[in-house]
Amino acid sequence: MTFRHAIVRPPCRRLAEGLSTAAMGPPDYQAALEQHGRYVAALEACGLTITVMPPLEDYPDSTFVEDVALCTLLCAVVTRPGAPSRRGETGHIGGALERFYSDVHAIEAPGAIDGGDIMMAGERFFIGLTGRTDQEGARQMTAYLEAHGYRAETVAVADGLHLKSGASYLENNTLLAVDGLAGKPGFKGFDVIEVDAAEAYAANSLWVNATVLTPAGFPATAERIRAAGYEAIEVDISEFRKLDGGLSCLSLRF
Ligand code: CIR
Repeated sequence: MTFRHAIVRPPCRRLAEGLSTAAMGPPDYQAALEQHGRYVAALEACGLTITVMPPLEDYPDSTFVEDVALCTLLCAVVTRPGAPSRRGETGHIGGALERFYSDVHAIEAPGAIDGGDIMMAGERFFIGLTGRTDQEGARQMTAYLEAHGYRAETVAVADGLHLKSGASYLENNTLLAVDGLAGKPGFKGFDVIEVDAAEAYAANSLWVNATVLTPAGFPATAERIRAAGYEAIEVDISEFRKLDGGLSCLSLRF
């Protein structure tokens, strides 16, 4: 698998009004902008060409662009986010997707699904059932994926915002995951790099063309990723963490 492109959207000035359960205080807009710039530079260093969409001032969470679409090799699907305050974001992603895809599908009401709940593992997709993604959203997404020859299955997620808050596929049949997800039946057969509960936030790391981007400040996880043979680059996204955002949510990669 080689990723060539990423789509990102810098944070808007109303970032601090975004949804959060983190209880870590409001993010600082200027610091977030700077962190976002370094995140984009890290993606570029991994060989990606970046499409930067304009900030959306009406949508404080719109920098978490991963949630509004799924991009695969063969098709793109615009989601229907589980949080009502985020639904309007989907009207602002189609143009960017149509530059790259002739097949752009869309999830329809009453289904709800966030991109953060969809984990691609080669030809397989795992869809987390969470407070943001329901059975109907997963059913519609599965139908689109199967129409393109992919396989998809659901995973019940008890803790955390999204499936990928607790698990990331690092290619090479390897999963980075917290204890509560590592043992799920669907993940049988993967080699698992376990993430300690104290570093659970680092379970959202990002494999990009043989490099793993991992959030700064979680040394045990970074060390385990390196010990498994990957080059790991630590990226500071502390301002986005204050809104429950992780590394994967800040881009769409394909
Ligand atoms: C939200 O609650 O929707 C945003 N504050 C954070 C979204 C994070 N997205 C992701 O993990 N894919």
